[in-house]
Amino acid sequence: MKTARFLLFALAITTLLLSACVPEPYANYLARPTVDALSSQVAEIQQQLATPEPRIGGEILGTPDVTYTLKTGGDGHMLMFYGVGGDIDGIANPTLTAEPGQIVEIRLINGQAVEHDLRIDEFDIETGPVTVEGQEAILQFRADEATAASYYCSIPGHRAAGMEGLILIGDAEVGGATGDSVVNNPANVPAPLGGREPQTVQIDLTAVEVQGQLANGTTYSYFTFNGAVPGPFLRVRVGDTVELTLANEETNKFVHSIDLHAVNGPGGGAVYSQVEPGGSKTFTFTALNPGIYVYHCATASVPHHISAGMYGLILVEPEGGLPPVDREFYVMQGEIYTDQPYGTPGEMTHDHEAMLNERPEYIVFNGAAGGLTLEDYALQAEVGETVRIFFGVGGPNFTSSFHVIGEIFDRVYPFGSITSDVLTDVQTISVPPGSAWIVEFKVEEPGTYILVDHALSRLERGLVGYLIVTGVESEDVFHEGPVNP
Ligand SMILES: [Cu+2]
Repeated sequence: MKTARFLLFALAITTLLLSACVPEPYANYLARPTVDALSSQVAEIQQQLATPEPRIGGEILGTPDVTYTLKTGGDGHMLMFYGVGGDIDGIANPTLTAEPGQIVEIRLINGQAVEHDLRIDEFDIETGPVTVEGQEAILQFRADEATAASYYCSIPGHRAAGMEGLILIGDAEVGGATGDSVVNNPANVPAPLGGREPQTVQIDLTAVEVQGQLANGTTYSYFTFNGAVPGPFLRVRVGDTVELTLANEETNKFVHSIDLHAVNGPGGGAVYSQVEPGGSKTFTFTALNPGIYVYHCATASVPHHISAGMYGLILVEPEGGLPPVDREFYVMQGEIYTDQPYGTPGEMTHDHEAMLNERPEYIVFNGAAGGLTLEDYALQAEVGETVRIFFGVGGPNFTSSFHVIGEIFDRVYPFGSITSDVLTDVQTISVPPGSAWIVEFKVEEPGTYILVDHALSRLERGLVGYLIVTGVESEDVFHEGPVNP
């Protein structure tokens, strides 16, 4: 500390001398960069003076066999651990490896002026909080056998925001479990039908049971329509005769069926569509009521089949269709009930009792935790465009308080009714299970808008998506600083 203070003093004197000695007109030209360089060194030293000693988390076991350094950081809307030095340098949430019996040391550097820590549940160790930018923490552990463990930041919300990585000891399986992506791209909305007359429409759906990616390193045995959650967006016109065929893949283990809320008739189709693996069933209905409707599997246990992913939307367009917009998106919310706690790597199994008690571990948009935050699946629009989101809740149990952070819904079709008056200027909608609403809004400013259920605890169970808007800022609508910057 004394040396640092002396250096600070010496630098300050040198700075003064340098600025005083250089003659005009070179003073500005020469002295400025030197003074700037010195100032940044002074700032660095001040930072060191203000930074607490490294924190030691738990027991120091001895000279480490393997040392990893991680620095906290973010890329704008996510938080990460970044590797420092060696093979992990610059890698976000790097996988750390060691052999059984080795002493592993993790050095954590706080790269931000917010609190972080690092915790490993499997070894019951944590660094404790690093609260100041530049503060360091050290922890050590030794695993005697091959195992895979997660390291993560235990500050509320940070793990969900991305601060999680994997430790592999010995020949433990890499990266938990991997499965097929089941996320239905929210841009997968068929084009409007235009001014056509009613006609006969054939719809073919297939029940697909698939080990799908629920979260990073985590899979779940989904039940789906056509391999995606939600199932395909169906688009018909009022007055259409719909001939619907549901096939059940031969390799499936369960009977499946479909109940469309757009149907007038017992079971919404479920009575005619219970189909064994390897079979198919057909029924026909006339779409009498325009609107946006949920469809779902109606085979016992119905809430299990729904939570496992068997839900989707069917739009029955009114005569002439909906008013045109620039972009249409398809988003649905559901709960997933697993035996294993949220965030556990590996293959998740369905927890029937948790479902009966309505205590989901995961809550998701389009089937996967944070699925709509991934680059390929985020909603995309340009400044000045009008966006329409068909938003439905498969559930089976939770009502959604759907909200887009930073936007106001200019027009809302409550309860999916497109023959009633629209609501205007709405912040949050309340969508019960088995219902779908339509929201429309113009995007005025570029940036990332976050789709949430405003029951925000659910954000930390995976319920989050992005709408990424590109284009030119409008200073009139929103800018940093005072009125006239
Ligand atoms: Cu089913």
